[in-house]
Amino acid sequence: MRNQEIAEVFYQIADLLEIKGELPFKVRAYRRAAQRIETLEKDIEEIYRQGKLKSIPGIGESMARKIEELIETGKLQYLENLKREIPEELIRLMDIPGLGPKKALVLYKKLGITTIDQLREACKQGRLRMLEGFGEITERNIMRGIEMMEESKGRALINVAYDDGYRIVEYLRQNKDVLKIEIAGSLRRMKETIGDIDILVSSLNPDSIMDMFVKYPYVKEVLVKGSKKTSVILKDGMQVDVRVVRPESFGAALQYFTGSKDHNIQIRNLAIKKGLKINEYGVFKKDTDEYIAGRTEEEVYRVIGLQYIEPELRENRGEIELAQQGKLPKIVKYEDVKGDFHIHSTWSDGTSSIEDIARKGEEMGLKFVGIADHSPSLKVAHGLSEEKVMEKIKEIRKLQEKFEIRIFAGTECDIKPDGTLDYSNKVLKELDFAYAAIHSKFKMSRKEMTERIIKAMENEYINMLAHPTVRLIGKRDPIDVDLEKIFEAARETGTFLEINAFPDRLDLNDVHAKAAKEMGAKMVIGTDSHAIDHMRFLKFGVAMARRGWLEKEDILNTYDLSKIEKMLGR
Ligand code: DGT
Ligand code: CA
Ligand code: CA
Repeated sequence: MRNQEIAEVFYQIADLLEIKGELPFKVRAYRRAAQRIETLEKDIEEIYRQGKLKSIPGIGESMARKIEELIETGKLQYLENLKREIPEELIRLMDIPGLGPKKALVLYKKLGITTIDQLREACKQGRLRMLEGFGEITERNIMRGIEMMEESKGRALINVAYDDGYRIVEYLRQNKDVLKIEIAGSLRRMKETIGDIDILVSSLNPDSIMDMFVKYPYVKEVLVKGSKKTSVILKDGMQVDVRVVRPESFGAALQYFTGSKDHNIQIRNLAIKKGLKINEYGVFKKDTDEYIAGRTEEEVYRVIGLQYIEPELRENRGEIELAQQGKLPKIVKYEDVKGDFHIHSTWSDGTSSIEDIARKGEEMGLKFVGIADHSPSLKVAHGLSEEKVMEKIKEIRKLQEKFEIRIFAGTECDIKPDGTLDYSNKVLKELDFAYAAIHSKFKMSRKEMTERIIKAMENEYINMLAHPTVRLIGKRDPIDVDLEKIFEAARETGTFLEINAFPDRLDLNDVHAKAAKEMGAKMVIGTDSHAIDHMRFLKFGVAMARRGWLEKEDILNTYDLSKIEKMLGR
């Protein structure tokens, strides 16, 4: 069983326990464990086989035994029993953002609602607002939750698709008949969510590739199997299309199947104007059908008169015009980003020690890590008091002596509803850097919210604004805020806007990052890691930056340490 599947089971247990009215700490324990398992870097089966399940923070004896049962039998009796106590339909209702177990139970008991359609109807008729503890706003939120769930249906977060996709690439690569293999589609473009995974193989023996692909152990169902294209559904529900082409077509097919569709339409039109024809087999002269290119993507772009366009730029947002003039931006490279500013440690709600974070950073080849724990008003996340912050700084200074990698002592300081900060300047000044962040009162008016955030940005010790729109993909809409004003304030105050790399945030996203750059703002990338296993998400932040046309100079993380220190202004 994969990490994701086991995590799902634990999330379900948490929801069901909550409905049953179990103690909150027990519910929370399952939810935390699920989060940890979901984002573990290692395969949980491997950890199990090494007898090390209990070394995962938050996993004790009883959870370890449940994981064992799941791995060994594919089922869990405990969950089956819980499900027998609670109606099946309720379990699905609970997944709606803004609803949750407690409210789902009320809807079931008071209105007899068991399906999403019934729920939508009841919202429209305004029947929810009559219930105790609901009201009009809740009703509207639930309505929006239903929409959000339907919008995100069938699309996966990028980290899930990324891990699935690259595992299959590694698996197929063992086949001697594979000449070349690449991820294509939205995953190659590193879009924020992924519909299905596209993989392209160059080979002279397609059947050998496809035979091996359908035998991949994680395949649940084969949709179609042919020698050109084979599609399967994985056990986590993800669809994967593998296509095999001949070597002389590989570049053309990679270009074609990378997309985006809008980008390709423009490319095709351009080719026609040049008297050429382009398809997944190659580029041909229109009148004679003579093959002129197709082995590599570079030659495909070259023969139609374009600079090579990086996959992350292929969204038809003006990249083709610039490529014609040879004026594409030199977008930041993955290896240009030398560190991560947004890491939570055991001091607040992280599960890794600062020492482990530093060691992991060194393993990843980073030049610095920034420890950004929460401030006191975020009680659920064990925000640090001012005294604790001073202790934490001391620990970091002491640890620094043991490490080559630079450890920056920072914070993710809450912005209170009135725009004041959770820490005094006296404390902020002692830190190496400070993020400001919104974690409460998401529903203020646009004007108030904008003023609230700008006020925080104006503080001389605030260097960065964390996850500026506060959205959670598929779960929470962005706050209502005037981003143009925020970008302007960022430029004026020298505040770096975060591209939060955590897969369900990706905030700022590509479109926002591009607009922010155009307005003269600079950006910073942070993973929002709550465990060292999350630090690998850094690449998704860089991906958003690349999709937002950002260059090296636009991103604080790419500067050398002395320049970073200067920018942090302590
Ligand atoms: P997704 O899977 O929804 O996240 O997005 P994509 O971009 O991976 O879309 P997908 O899997 O339907 O197709 C992969 C690529 O193949 C797509 O980006 C462009 C290319 N493609 C698919 N259908 C067409 C088409 O009808 N015309 C053109 N020009 N290209 C297509
Ligand atoms: Ca796709
Ligand atoms: Ca596809």
